[in-house]
Amino acid sequence: MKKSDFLSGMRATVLGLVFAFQTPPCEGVLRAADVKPGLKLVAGEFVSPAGLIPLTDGSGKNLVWDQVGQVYLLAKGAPPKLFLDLQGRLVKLNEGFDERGVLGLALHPDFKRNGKLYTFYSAPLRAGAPAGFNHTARISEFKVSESDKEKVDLGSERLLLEIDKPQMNHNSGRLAFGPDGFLYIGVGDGGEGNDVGLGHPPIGNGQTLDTLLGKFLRIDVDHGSPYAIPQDNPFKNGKGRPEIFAYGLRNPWGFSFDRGGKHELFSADVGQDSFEEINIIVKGGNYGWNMREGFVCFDPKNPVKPPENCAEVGADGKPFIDPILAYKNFKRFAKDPEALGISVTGGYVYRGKSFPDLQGRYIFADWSMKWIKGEGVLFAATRPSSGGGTRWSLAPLELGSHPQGHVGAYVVAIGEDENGELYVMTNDSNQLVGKTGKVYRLVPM
Ligand SMILES: [Ca+2]
Repeated sequence: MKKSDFLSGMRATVLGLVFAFQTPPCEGVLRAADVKPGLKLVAGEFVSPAGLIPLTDGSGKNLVWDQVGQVYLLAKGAPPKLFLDLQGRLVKLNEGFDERGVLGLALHPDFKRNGKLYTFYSAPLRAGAPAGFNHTARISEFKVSESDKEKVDLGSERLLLEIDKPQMNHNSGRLAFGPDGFLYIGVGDGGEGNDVGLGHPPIGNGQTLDTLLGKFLRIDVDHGSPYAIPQDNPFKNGKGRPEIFAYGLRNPWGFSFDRGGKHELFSADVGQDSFEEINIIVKGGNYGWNMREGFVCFDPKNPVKPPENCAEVGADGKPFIDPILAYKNFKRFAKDPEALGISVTGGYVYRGKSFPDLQGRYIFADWSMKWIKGEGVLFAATRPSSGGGTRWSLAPLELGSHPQGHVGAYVVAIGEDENGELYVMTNDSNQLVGKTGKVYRLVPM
């Protein structure tokens, strides 16, 4: 496809999606001309910036973490300042494609007073882990230094949870505190493909309730040792690991709580070959993987040929929950005009002030339309009007700052600051090499 055809193609695609998914038109559907954000460079020289959160101490500063180990403090008009360096605690990363590293960071809801923060990172395989496994994911608590509030005390690490990972990929590792004060943890299905192979039980990790892989977890970091299980976690009293909050996930790369509305939990789930999806995660929900992908059935033995019929409930008898939207993946639908990307990057419901037309819409991205070349795309999804079903409509966010329409790099992550303004984190490479990683702010043009 010629670059000049990109946007008209995307508009046609959106119309196609509306019909393909029978989403009823609603007044709130975004027209591409309504809003044209630009990307303003905030900081560069990262390898692969994997997230941005506000430093909730009232300073207006942000924290950005680089997948290869470092967390930096970003202040307006100042170069990034090293806040925490976990490189020495990581498994040795590939100097090529690698999904391991520092993947998630969250500050305690009372951070301003207690200085506590939480990380999810990929450590070397621990002693006693199953033979042939790849590494051990660690969720740890740290504290800022007593003497310097802009540095983390590495010696303060308190290990909360370790999860052995059979393969290098599908880690998720994203973290966030919910409005209930509990820590939510995204965990991928273990890796490889199709949720099969070493370390994947016969029905897949996503559907197996005695593993933490392929799940959303929820823990109480303020009680218990090293943590407590919230009273209403769905498997607190048995039939599954008590940490599980929701299941049937493949690789929830990017999740967030809506800071407005009903504070719903939105999460991407990266698909196999056919569909990329966005979900609203609810307690005890089963999101289908690896029996479903997007809105259709999935057969791990034949991943590009969805069966006509499949079970409508999981092994525990609970019905699967469909995503709020799904789009076709170029991997299977190479020449299909409805294909929009190859790997979804989760974002945020927009609640900032810069874009009145984006209020209440879910802003997210696809990593890239191509594997070998960075062509990330931003999207805005709109909730159906009342009575309009559960499927959200989808529109590309045309970038006024980028004449080609797409980001021109791989979109690794979306971030949000204290005012609800959004950031786009990119890497010019699909590998952990070079220093081409950048943090952009989404600004009106
Ligand atoms: Ca799903």
